[in-house]
Amino acid sequence: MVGYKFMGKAHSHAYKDVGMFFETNADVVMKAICGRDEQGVKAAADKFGWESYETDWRKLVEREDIDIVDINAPSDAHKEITLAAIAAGKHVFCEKPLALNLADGREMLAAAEKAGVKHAICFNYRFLPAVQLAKQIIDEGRLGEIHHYRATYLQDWLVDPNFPLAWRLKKEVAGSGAHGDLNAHSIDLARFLIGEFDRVIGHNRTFVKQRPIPESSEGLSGNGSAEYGEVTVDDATGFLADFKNGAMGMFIASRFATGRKNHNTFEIHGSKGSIRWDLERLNELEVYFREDEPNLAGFRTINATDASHKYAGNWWPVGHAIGYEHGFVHIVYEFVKHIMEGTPFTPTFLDGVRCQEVLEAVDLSIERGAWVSIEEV
Ligand code: SOE
Repeated sequence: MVGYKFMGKAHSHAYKDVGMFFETNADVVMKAICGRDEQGVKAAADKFGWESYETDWRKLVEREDIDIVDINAPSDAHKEITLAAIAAGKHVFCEKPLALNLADGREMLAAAEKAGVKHAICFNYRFLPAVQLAKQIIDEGRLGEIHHYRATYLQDWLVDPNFPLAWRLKKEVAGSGAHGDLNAHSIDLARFLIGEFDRVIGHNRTFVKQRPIPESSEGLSGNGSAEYGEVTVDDATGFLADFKNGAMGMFIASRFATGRKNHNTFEIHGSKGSIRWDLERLNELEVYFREDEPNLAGFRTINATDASHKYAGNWWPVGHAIGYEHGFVHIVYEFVKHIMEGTPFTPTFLDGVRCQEVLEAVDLSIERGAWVSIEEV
């Protein structure tokens, strides 16, 4: 694994738990974790349960005792490490967004396909039981023809103008701001649930343009110094979309949504019914079906915790809720199973590229002030 901060912890937890709750036909052994700061990575190795650590990812990807390389370092590191890991014959599990830009993402996909290694992008939210249920309801046609898709991904950790200029606020390291970090998830969920985008038009803002250079920063917190630097990414990006199936879409990602901490939602309206999901109540799916008798019709909440729900039965008895971290366990389980048994697996780098196409089409539409077709990018 390359990276040991917020995502490094979430992924480590997944590798640690997967064998205890799921049958993968593999011994998942946490061989080595890598980071540039020796003290930091050593502490992470001990705490997260890795057998060893490296400070140079080049050494890590060459190691003979490693089959999968997991990359959760900042986005600017994804391409180089992925290409080296693929060249060394490793399977790759990469965090989102796949790359800094579409061209890099396409290069990563082509390299993985050519080498015949397995590849995955960590769109973890697909793997929550209530989201799987949403997919099943749509695939079974229970919502009928889809008319509307609305997604929000709202956080508020940047509303404080003194929050430091962390790596997520620098274009050369992160690729983009709320757009690539948060809309990437919403775009992926929309593709997963209702299908491909046709065209988009967006707008964005950087509300605070200068921020203190960090003295320290980790995850979504940090301390600033007295010196200031420029924010080079969006604080918020919203866009409208037309889908290939005729549905209309609205998306908003913001790190300035005061009071909203991790408000990842979708609401979908079809000719026969509607569904609504919110990460902050992640075991629940709200459903409305027009076929219900008029005097009983209304939104009701399904609690996706019993064994009839995908993945839920591997955990606890009905009603014992699971959380954010479990989505990572489920995606790791599917990826390892796929490697062992060759069973179908998504999301791959292709999904990473498709997502990046939509992200870039939105950026282009903002530049032009006009709709942009996905085929154009
Ligand atoms: C930070 O905005 C972040 O951790 C994202 O990078 C994740 O992908 C998202 O799931 C939660 O918020």
